[in-house]
Amino acid sequence: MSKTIFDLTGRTALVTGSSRGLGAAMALGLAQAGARIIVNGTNAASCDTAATALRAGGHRAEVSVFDVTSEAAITAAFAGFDKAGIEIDILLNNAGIQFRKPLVELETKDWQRVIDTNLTSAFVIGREAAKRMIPRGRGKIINIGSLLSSFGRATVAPYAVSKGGIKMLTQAMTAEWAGFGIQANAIGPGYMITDMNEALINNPTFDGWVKGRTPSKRWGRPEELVGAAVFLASSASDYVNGQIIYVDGGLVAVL
Ligand code: GCO
Repeated sequence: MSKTIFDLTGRTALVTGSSRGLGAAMALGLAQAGARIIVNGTNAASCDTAATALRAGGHRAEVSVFDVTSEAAITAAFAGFDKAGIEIDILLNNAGIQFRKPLVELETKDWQRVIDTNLTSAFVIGREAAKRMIPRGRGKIINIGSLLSSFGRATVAPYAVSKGGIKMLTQAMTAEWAGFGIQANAIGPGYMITDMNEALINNPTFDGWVKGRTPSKRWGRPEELVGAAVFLASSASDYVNGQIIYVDGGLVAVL
């Protein structure tokens, strides 16, 4: 298979929430495929550290610090890209939080915070990116869903709702933007080894359940999302639209 089909050289990728975790792993993978990375997060020091590490690996990396729940910060960031002549070719909407509490105990403010961070942000940032991709006739949008885009689980209702919404937002983006050469797709990670899941990993009962419920009998590693991310960011997926690729060890596929 020609390397060029997966080559991201000359492309710029904005990866939200990429100073650590899954976002950092996917950002490194996109960089290794040739993309320039715009590292995003809310903490400037963490973003600078992540960008410095990418540069130390011989990759091109810039930093754009903004809160994905702030429409004003998002529009200002894109105005800054415009002013600097930075064209976002690939948008990876990764930023997300988890908040575990039974529905009857869940406060509306906590519900809203998860929805705003995990779902509304992907709409607002996607809209600003698409406004600039449409005139260019090309663009890649990759939204990070979850196996909870398809399943519910007790105590994580706002997260599951936000990730179910990510699946449908991806399909809505496809409906409106595919005709302009933009491919919008999603990745649905399974149970991955991340800081967000530390409490679950360290819970022997939950750890055992994940290993039993997952056909691959193990937790996933963040770098195992890179293949799907590079595929969806590259020319290899130019006729793939509105899909969610589960990288979950087979969990969603079986009872
Ligand atoms: C949970 C987990 C999940 C996973 C992941 C699965 O509490 O069930 O945090 O949400 O992290 O999102 O795709």
